[in-house]
Amino acid sequence: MFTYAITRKPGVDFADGLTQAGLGKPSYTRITEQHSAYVNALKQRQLQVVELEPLGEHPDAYFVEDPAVVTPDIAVITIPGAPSRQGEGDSLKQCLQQFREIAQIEPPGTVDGGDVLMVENHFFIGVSARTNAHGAHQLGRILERFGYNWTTITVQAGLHFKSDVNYIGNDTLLMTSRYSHVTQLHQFNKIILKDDEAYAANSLWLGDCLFMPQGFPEIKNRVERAGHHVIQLDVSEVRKMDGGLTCLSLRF
Ligand code: CIR
Repeated sequence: MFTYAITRKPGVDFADGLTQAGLGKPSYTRITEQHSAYVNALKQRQLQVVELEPLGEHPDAYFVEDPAVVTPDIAVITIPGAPSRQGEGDSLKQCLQQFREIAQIEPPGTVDGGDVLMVENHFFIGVSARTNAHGAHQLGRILERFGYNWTTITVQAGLHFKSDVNYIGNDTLLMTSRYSHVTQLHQFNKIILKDDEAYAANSLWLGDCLFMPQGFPEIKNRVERAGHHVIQLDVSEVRKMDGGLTCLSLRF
């Protein structure tokens, strides 16, 4: 399903990044190990992985999902909603222009890629504390040019839309209970996480397997029973910085 993944190593200053998790101080040694294991897992799924170096002044830059949205036709460089993350897109642009035509979100729009969920030919664009309505509409109009449909969806809580909802194929969404009654999502099959396993909503579907965070046995068993091949990865230090499995790469 995907050929490439772009990743960026966490820098020694990664703990200076934004977080509201309240899960304690993260370890550089452990996040480096966890990130390497993630990159290796992508390679084992036959993806060609671009490994960018840490980006000075931007401790959150290893969350490469947020400053760009990449489709089969176009790469859109965003303006992340958090001021400290604005500027991360420039270096990603240099990388992405080897693979795709580039489009760009313009001020006053802001978009975090973590709010953008592609489901087949449709994009759900979360309007959140990071992605504003202006940015969402700019992105939608760019995607329309390439034949995609799009709708906005309100993110009332949680950092990003994909913190709570992800597509896992076969018309099925893996989601927290926050979104279980949202009318825009009514046509999908849903696997709804119990609140104590809500973090595992941020799982990464690669077409033939599902990367899930380690430590959520009930949902792992449920998605396995639904026929998925699950690969568990330890992302404890990433979680301490409000991130998860989708945030660590751009796949296309
Ligand atoms: C931030 O607050 O921007 C980062 N510490 C975490 C970003 C996680 N990205 C994502 O969910 N797509």
